[in-house]
Amino acid sequence: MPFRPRYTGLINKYRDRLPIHDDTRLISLGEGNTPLIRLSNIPRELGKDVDIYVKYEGLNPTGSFKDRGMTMAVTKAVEAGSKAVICASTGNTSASAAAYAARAGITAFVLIPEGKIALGKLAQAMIHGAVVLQIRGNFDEGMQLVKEVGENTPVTIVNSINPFRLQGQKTAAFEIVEELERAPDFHCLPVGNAGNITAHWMGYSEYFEHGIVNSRPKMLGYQAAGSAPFMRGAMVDNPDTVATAIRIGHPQSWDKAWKVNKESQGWFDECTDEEILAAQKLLTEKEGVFCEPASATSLAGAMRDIRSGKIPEGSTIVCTLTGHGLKDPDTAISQCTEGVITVDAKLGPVREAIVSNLS
Ligand code: AN7
Repeated sequence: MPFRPRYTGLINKYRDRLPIHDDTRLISLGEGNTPLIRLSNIPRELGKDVDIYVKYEGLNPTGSFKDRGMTMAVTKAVEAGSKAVICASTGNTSASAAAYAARAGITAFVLIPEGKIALGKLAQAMIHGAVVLQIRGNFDEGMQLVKEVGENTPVTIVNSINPFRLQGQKTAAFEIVEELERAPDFHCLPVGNAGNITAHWMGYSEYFEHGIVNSRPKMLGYQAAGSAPFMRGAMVDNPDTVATAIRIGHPQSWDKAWKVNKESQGWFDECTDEEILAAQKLLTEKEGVFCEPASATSLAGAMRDIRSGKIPEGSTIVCTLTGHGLKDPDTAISQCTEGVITVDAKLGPVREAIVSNLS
């Protein structure tokens, strides 16, 4: 047969490495199997001999890495007989929970910070039929409320404190290893609640312990400067950043992420909003890859550490691009100083506009 079997999502692919039974009903949208794109123009511009790959998690079904964890969390919630899921979210978790709950035929309750989630994410939660509770407060306050409500209400929490989330998300590390046929030297991620950096380390460690790879990467976690509790060494009460996805001051996986940091001999660092937006734009203009601002934090941090030599030449580096650029059209448009050219619907002005812009 010239055909390969149809790809049916990460639980099916990795079912031997996930807490799943043969007869479990899978709630899947075909998540995972995202492209690992080798950058060509940016390394050349950096003038350094490094191999940089971006793992484009924005190409998951709802446009972010959250789908990897959500397929597991909702599958397990349904298996346990749950009729509703709940999460607090800076946007992507709510979009993903809403979609997978719709697929499962159960209810999703999502708590989002009023005015601080990107437009695309809000649209997703609403159109999938989630019950959207906009709170006058930030993500951290929403998370606290979800934990309290979850104690005595028949709803399953699907934030990354749900251990099945991290189980699903660890599969991103499996995919990277399989494509590179080795582990990278450095793996760079944006850090909010620090669930994803923890999950990736779990995945690399599992393959390492089973002898599939003989090394593990140093895990580099980059935060937005206004929301950088790992840099402050303490929780931040009023986090702020243009990268609303990681506007988180009380990370839920605090201890786990410090353990990753120590075990992998990696580091945390912070990027300013300007650096984050510049990296997002560079990636779109020089490589044709459009990610959301928070996602570009991984590349912004990596570029700085490559330039300084902290990441040495000869290294293989993977940056996770956690979410799609289309999630946040407002921030994208506000970065485009050139704007658009408006002309009459006539050949003359159209040709003139083209000729004057030919380089
Ligand atoms: C694009 O959706 O926490 O460090 O509520 O959406 O695992 O929290 C989002 C997090 C990075 C940080 N990039 O990941 C939510 C939420 C994007 C994100 C992160 C998020 P973690």
